[in-house]
Amino acid sequence: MKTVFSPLHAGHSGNVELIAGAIVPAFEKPSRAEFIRARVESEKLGPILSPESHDLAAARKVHAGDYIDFLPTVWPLWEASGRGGSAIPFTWPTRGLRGDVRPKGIDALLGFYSFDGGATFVKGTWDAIKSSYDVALTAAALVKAGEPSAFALCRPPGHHAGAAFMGGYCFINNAAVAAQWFRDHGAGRVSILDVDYHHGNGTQEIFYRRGDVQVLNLHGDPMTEYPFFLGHADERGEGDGEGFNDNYPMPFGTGWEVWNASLEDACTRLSAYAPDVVVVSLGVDTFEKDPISQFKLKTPDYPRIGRRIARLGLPTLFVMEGGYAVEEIGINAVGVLTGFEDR
Ligand code: Q9C
Ligand code: ZN
Repeated sequence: MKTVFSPLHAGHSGNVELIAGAIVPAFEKPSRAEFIRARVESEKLGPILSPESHDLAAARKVHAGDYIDFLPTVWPLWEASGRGGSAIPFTWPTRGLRGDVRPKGIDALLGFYSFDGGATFVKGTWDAIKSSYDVALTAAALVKAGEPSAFALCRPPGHHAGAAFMGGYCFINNAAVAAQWFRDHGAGRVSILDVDYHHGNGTQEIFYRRGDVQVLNLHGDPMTEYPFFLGHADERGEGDGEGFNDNYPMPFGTGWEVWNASLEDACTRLSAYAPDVVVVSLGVDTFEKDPISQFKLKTPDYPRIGRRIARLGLPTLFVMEGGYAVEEIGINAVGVLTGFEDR
């Protein structure tokens, strides 16, 4: 399997986050991608390619144009206002406030285009976001050109980013961009299988009213887990999308047996949908030692996930999402890919 990777991710570095009442170094850090890249090499998964540069037209097909225009301006506006550190939103247009009026100034705009304070900017963040987008599109093109699978080693991740908002370490929704790109390049139907520990709220929002992209999500129950406000089992899609969104919320402590039953059900639904291509939002924060997550998957479980996905018998693009146990992130993420290749 070919991997697409860009070193530009590393400029998204030194960010902080607010967690459990403290400002701490963000768990989503550059070493994540480096451990995965090193494991791709040591396992001889296949060649590692640099991404082709793409314009932002494909991003604008799943995101609002004004949101995409905003992202590259964040750090320059932040610097121009005399600040350093990380650019972080701190106020949001929640219930009872006006979410329909776009205010001015960097603090207002950061809140307007986010749902939490988890997507933060430093100087190199935009170039990292753009490189992650290029990685996803370049890997998608490999699958379209006939590769049975490809690995988009994206960083930053994407699945919490919606049509017009960032959050949860995510800015551009790389999996959604790739799914839309497949639709625009000959695929009639696309399925997105999101196995990250957290619900892919952005992906769900983007495709919720569409029947041409099926979205299947396995995750921690939002009654008790981030992102809290989406990801329940009764969210089944609306309008043309009715019946094409499926959520599998699971409780804290979930291990392989229960998680695998959800995967099996999701794969059955996916096969019934009969897509032309599968996009896997590949998070490995389901791991028992993940520092911010509460599932109990073990390292030998990851190749099993890959084997089950391979049994779908469909062209498959793996897009990297979360996973914060950095010492094991490469073993677990690449474990899914070697499992897919049954080796
Ligand atoms: N401030 C991904 O795995 N944690 N994102 C918030 C409370 C946010 C995870 C903790 C976790 C986001 C791509
Ligand atoms: Zn996650």
